[in-house]
Amino acid sequence: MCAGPVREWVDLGRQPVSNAFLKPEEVDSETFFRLAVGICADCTMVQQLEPMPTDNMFRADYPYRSSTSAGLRSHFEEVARQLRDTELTGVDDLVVEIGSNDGIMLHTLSAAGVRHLGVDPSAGAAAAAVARGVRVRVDFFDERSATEILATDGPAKVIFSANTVSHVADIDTVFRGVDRLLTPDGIFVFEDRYVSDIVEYAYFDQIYDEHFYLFAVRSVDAMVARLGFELVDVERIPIHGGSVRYTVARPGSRERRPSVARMVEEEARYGIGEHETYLRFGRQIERIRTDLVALLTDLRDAGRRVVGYGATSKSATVTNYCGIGPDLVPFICDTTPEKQGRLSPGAHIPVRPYAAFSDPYPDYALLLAWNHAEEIMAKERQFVEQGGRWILYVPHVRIV
Ligand code: DWN
Ligand code: SAH
Repeated sequence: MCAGPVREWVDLGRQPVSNAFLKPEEVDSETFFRLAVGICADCTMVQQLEPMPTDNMFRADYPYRSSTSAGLRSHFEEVARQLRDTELTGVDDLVVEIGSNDGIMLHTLSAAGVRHLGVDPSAGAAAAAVARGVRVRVDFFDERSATEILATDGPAKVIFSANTVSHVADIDTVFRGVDRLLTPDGIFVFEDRYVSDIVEYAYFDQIYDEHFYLFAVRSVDAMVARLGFELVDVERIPIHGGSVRYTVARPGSRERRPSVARMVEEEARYGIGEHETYLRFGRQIERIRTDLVALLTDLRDAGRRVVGYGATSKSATVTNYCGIGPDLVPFICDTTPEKQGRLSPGAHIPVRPYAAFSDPYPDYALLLAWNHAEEIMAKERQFVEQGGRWILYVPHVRIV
């Protein structure tokens, strides 16, 4: 958390742990918290006001598996190839990944014989990575673990992280760890969702317990400078509805690319970091809630079958903010075995195996994994061909 005063932006109400899919006997012992984000008046960093303790979230049974999406698999294979070709060129160079999950990125580097280590506290996901030949330390990345890794493995030429740095409220310890571990000319590359896209497209469901920070280039620039590093490059990438890849180095060790100043200027023009920009967002998401509940209620009353597609973390925010339960969406289908047979957090919608989707096809599918829309819609052509329709809810509610 940064030291400046944080002004509240949006309150999404009482929310559960987004990846705590429940066994039926667990429904009465759920943990809830107030999900609200605000903006730091000093550095413009968007952040939660009341963080959920991390050990409630990233436990041995954390069910998310990155490799369930073909789009993500090919994205991270490309990331691995790029890192190998441009940075990991020495025979003994070490790459460390923070939040390596099921090895979606590192397995390519492991297969290429690159010295590597994944760090991830979620033992189940780590076991999946190990099964693919990836070396993993089941741990949180912080100053303590980084110091130990330095002692056992030596310094890292590249530290990589995707969709994880924003998850750590105590960001200072992550950067102190990077400071310990990184070679003098090494780089720390991380990817994360872009707050500008979240605001522009009303992706309110990208706000949930795990996403403690929502990054803008300006706020990351200020953050890394405060922590003794320099932001040297930024690149927009089309992952999860819009993300940015940040490249961070020790001050003066790398040339600062013009992309950084360019994106900071774009953000200023768009009003990122200004409170007024965020007020629009609040009105937009209230409209989404009203429209989505009205649509699902009408469909139910007309006897139509609606099924949820993709038991995402994001869907915890949507269902709980909108008050959508099994009466409106009787079940969600998902390919992740760890989520199947469980109830969705807070809303208690049953999660069924993927096969339930076509047995028989519903009339409508609420696309909760909208960030994988292209991949899913291509895969599910038959659903549409036999008369099925998709319901999308960001940036506004519509049937396609
Ligand atoms: O930042 C985070 C990202 C990387 O992953 C984490 N905080 C948690 C997680 O967020 P998410 O759960 O919103 O991620 P996804 O990738 O949108 O989840 C997709 C879900 O949909 C998975 O449970 C798998 C499922 N799925 C499916 O059933 N059929 C996905 C695809 C592509 C499919 O065809
Ligand atoms: N990098 C993957 C996984 C993102 S999900 C991807 O982009 O798809 C976030 C992951 O970060 C989870 O596997 C979680 O267990 C891990 N994580 C959370 N806090 C962490 C920390 N402090 N250090 C290392 N990993 C962490």
